[in-house]
Amino acid sequence: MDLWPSTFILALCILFRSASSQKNLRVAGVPGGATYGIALRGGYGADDSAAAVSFGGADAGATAVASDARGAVMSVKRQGEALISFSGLDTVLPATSIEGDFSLPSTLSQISAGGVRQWSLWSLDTFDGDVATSPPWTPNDRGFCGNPMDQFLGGHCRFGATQAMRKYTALPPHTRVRVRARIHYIDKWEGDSVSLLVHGNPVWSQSHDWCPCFLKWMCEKYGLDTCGRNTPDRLSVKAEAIIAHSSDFLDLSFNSSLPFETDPCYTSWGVDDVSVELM
Ligand SMILES: [Ca+2]
Ligand SMILES: [Ca+2]
Repeated sequence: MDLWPSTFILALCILFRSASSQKNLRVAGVPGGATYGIALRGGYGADDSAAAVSFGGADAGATAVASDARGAVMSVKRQGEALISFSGLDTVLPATSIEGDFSLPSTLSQISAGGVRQWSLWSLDTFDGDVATSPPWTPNDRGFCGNPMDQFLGGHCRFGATQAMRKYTALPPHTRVRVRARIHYIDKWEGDSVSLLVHGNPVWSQSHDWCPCFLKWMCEKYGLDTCGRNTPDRLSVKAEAIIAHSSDFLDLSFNSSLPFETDPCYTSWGVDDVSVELM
């Protein structure tokens, strides 16, 4: 007796009976009980298991796309372990390579990689755009060295005994802030410093001497001059500070210890690429 027609009819009966009750729908690829192919399980009503589509059967080694009982999390599992999961609060991905642009909404303040929380960029000021639509720094004077397309805050004949500040508002929830910037020391610095302040408190400071050695002529001959007068300059000094911070606003400022009477056409400074990151 040929068993194939009866086996086929039996499989169809199981399929339709299970589908009507929205649970335990199973399509077996091989007659005889082994569960290969695709299996559907879970769903509404009395079945407590999560809705899932399993590839390779419903056994522990299958790859399954599943949703939890409340439909809040969808995950791709392999041998019971979630490889990828999505929810309104959290997304988990395995090792991921990105070949194109990658951007995150600025309201996102918590990113983790390998279980370790990462900094999230909240603001970056390059000072290269139109001043009228630029970030609200006070004062908002711009200068450049060599390349007029790469502008920065301050500069030759602009910043001397100056304090420049910006208030950041509406920060999302966070516990720490990292501030980074590049500082330019232009022309004749003799031991004074530029400082970065958060809420009025200095969190980074560095002094500069245009020629710390005795032979000034050597500094003039071999020093690098790209800005302002022909005195050598020191550009792109990295400023960085990490502070505990949870307020929804941030007062940032840069100042110098140059005396009030300093002529900014002889000694000046600037700041570029000011970034604020949150964690
Ligand atoms: Ca710039
Ligand atoms: Ca110079």
